[in-house]
Amino acid sequence: MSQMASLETLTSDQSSKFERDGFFVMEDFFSLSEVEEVRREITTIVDRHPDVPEELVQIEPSVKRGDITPPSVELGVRKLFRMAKHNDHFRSIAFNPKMVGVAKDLVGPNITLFQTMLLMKPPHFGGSKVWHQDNAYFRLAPKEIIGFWIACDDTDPENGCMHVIPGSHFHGLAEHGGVQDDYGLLEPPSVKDAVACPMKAGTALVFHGEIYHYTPENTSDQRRRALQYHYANSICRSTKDSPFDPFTGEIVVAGDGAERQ
Ligand SMILES: O=C(O)CCC(=O)C(=O)O
Repeated sequence: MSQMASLETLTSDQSSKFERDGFFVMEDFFSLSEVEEVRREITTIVDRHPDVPEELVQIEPSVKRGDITPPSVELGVRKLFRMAKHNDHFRSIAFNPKMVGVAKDLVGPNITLFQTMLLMKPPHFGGSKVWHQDNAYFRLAPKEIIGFWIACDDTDPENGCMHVIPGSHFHGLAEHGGVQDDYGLLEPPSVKDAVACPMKAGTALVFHGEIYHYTPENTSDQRRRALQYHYANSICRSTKDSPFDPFTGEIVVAGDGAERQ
C-alpha cells in the first residue's frame, strides 16, 4: 500500500508485518469499558428490532427459517450492518483517533470509512464465514482498503476466531462465487495452512482488504461478537464488476472533505 514518509501511529515492526503478511494484531486497542459500551449499544439497537432500518439488524438464517429458537432476540442476530450510518455511537467510533491514525499510516491522509459491521456469531449455532477477500465484495480501485476486526469477547477457534493466510494479499483478487454471506473463494485454502488469531476482548486485527480470511462456526457456549470497520483511501471507487450494489463510503473521516464528528 502507500509507502509512508513517517509513521504517526504504527511502529516500524507493525508496518513491516503489514507489508509482508497483510495483517498484524494490536492488543488493548479498545479498553474494556469501550468494549462494554459497544455491547450495551448492540442491546439498545436490537431491543428496537424490528423497528429499525432493515439492513441494520440481520438475523441468523437458521433462526429466520425457524430451525432454531434462540434464548433471546439478541442471541439470534447474525450481524449489525452499516451501524455508523444509523447510530450515533457507532458513528463516533468511526473517528476513533487510533483507528484513523492507523488508517492514515497505511493508506494515506484522505480516509473514508467504507463499511461497518458487527458480527455476532451466537453460541452453539453462529454460522461460519466462508474464505473470502473483502475487496471481492467491495471491488474498490485502487485497492487501498484496510479492515479493523476488534474482538468484543475473548475469541478462540471454538467460538469462531479469525483465521488468515499470511501473504495472501499478494495473490490479487481471486475468483469468488455464491451469494450474500456465503460469497467466497472458489478455491478456498485449507484451514491447516491458516493462522488462527485467538484474541482477548479489545484486541484489534488490522488487515489488508485482499487477505484471505475466514471464521469457523461457533460450536461453544461463549459469545463471539466482533466489530469490523473498513477504511479506504477516499479516491477509491467500487468498480462495475462487483456482484453487489456499488459500495459508497459511509463517512469521510480525514483529509479532503472530512465530515465533523
Ligand atoms: O467475524 C466474522 O465472523 C467474519 C467477518 C468477515 O470476515 C466479514 O464479514 O467479512
